[in-house]
Amino acid sequence: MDKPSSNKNSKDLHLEQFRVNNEGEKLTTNQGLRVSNDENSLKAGVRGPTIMEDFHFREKMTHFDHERIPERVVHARGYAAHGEFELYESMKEFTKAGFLQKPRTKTPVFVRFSTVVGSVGSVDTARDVRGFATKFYTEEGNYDLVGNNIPIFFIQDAVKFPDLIHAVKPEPHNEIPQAASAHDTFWDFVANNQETAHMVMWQMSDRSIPKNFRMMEGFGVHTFRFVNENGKAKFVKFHWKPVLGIHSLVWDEAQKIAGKDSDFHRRDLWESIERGNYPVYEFGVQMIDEADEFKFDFDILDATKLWPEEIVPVKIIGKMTLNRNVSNVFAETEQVAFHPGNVVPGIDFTNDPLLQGRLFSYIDTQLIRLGGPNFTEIPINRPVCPIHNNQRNGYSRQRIDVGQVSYHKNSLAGNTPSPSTAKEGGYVHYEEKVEGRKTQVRSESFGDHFSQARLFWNSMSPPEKQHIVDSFSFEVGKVKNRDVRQQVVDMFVHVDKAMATMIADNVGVNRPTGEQSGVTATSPALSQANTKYFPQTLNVGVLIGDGFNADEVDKVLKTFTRYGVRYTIIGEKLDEVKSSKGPPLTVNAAIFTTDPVLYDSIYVVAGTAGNQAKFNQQMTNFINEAFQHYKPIGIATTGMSIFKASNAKEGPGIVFATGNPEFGKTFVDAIAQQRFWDRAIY
Ligand code: HDE
Repeated sequence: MDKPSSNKNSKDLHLEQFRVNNEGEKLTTNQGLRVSNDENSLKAGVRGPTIMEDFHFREKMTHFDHERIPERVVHARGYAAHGEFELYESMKEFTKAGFLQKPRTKTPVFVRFSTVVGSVGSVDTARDVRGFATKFYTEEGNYDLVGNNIPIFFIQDAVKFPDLIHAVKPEPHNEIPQAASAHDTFWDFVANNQETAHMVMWQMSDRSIPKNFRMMEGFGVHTFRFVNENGKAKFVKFHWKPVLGIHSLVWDEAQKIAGKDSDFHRRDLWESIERGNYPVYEFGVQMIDEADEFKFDFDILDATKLWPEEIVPVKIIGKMTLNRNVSNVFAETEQVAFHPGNVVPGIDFTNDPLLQGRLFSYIDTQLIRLGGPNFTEIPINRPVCPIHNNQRNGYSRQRIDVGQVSYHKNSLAGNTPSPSTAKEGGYVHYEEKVEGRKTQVRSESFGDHFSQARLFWNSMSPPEKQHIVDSFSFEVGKVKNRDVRQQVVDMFVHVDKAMATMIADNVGVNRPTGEQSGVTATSPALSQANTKYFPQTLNVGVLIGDGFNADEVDKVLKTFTRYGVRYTIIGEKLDEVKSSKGPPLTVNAAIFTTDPVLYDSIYVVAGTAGNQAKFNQQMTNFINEAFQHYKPIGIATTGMSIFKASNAKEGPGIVFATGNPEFGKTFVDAIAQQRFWDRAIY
């Protein structure tokens, strides 16, 4: 496996000049003056007052006082990594975008994943939409695909975005709850803005509690345009498909992880990259001819609608590999500035009113967040190609533009820098014909809010449907206002009557009387049950004490390694566990510092410990919890008595070593399956 440090691309080389390693250096002020004392401020007498003259104290403290910048108003909590995008096949027929012309072309990328609602210090596993923003550093300038892990959105027109966000953020009078949509104002917004129906179905599904960033899809959401060399356009939607499949947490697990390891997702991304398990996503496009714009029973400009993959197939055209962690989270992850308006020739916009509004918002927000118009000069935001224009000055300007001339047109500099024609790579906006009266109405073609919400419901597997009912019940069950709870149930009856009735019963309101949408179609691509399953990179907690059976355990651990399964040795305390023969095993985590919710599976070897009764109880708790979360559990021959002491029952996903010569492989197959929904847990 490649080592992260060897993954240098043109953007890395660009960044290199800004990296500073202070190790082994002498301490200086920002003026470069060597500092003689960093322990004591300058005082008038040993026990006297500090004096103003102490410029080192003042500089250090002033800088510290200004260390914070405003967090993003949405998507504040995020984590990012570098990587590269590689094209599989030429897209020349459809787009003139330079990075999509020649197969095997590699383009450096920077990707930031985020939650939407929580503050920067909130938890990773909140039920929320995940941001999936990619900056492609192309030779024609930066192209940003600022997407989410859900293919649609809550609202149809950008003017409603501040209302949506005000409703979902903590309520203003008491700033509660943090990073959660389970409160009155969010559901009041939902019920009174029924265009949210489809997105809320996704949000109540397993999609909003991804297992990690590596097993999560990404979508450009809006309809964009591809434009080729001849000026011919196609409508396009963008997709990221994780090669490891789409996998989620279960809600109880997600809530517990929030307390046990609030950095769960960022830790997974960081450690996977450090370990060489690089996240890989394939890049796909759905395309529709301009002539077919009105052939669908939804409006392709409506961001609350998806294009079912069975009707408009996803063409896979490349892959993205994230292969290097950031060097400094503030400099890179925090200061990166995405903008859906950062495009390259060959990629263009449509009149989707949500997209049009975003084209305004992103630069506007960077101006306040990054303190002025020169944020494009921050290393992470700089393109890898040259920049020449007549823009000048502003806070923290880095460039030193030389010369007398800073205007267009001019004769003193030979009218340079000069615009380029389309042939020379100049960006020419697609000449879409536009006609109409100025008006503030919503297109009637945006009026159907329930057909695709029902399509989504129809496409879910029985466990997925149960999770949706459970999460609605949890979220709406936290709404204090009975009228709002009733409105929500009365709204979602239009998706499915049985679903809304179950929710009504759970949240203590009247059963709804309305009727569900008549849609009977399904879209199998929407169900995670149809995803891929692999054992690779999944993490098994090995519960083990002294005196284990070395031959048996060694064989199982080797099988894990052969199939790329990760394992963490969990003992009574850090140090080592010993068997009757062979080398000891190093304990990676003491059992009292970790928790079953942090593992994909557990392998119960058991053994002796200093406080045997306590260790046995801790292992039993691990089994109970993993069992409740439908996880595969492997029981070594020496682990039987601990298993018997637990609440777990023999059945799906419980694999015993006793009498099973193929235990290792059977267990790995169970690990790949990840959850055993047909297990009876109550
Ligand atoms: Fe954003 N969004 N958004 N958004 N968005 C921001 O920009 C906005 C929308 C998305 O990791 C902000 O730099 C409006 C859809 C991501 O840095 C802000 C509307 C989608 C990120 C903003 C939307 C997104 C943002 C806040 C309604 C999926 C994080 C900080 C029209 C396609 C990017 C910032 C990162 C961030 C505005 C809706 C994705 C305020 C007005 C739809 C992934 O400008």
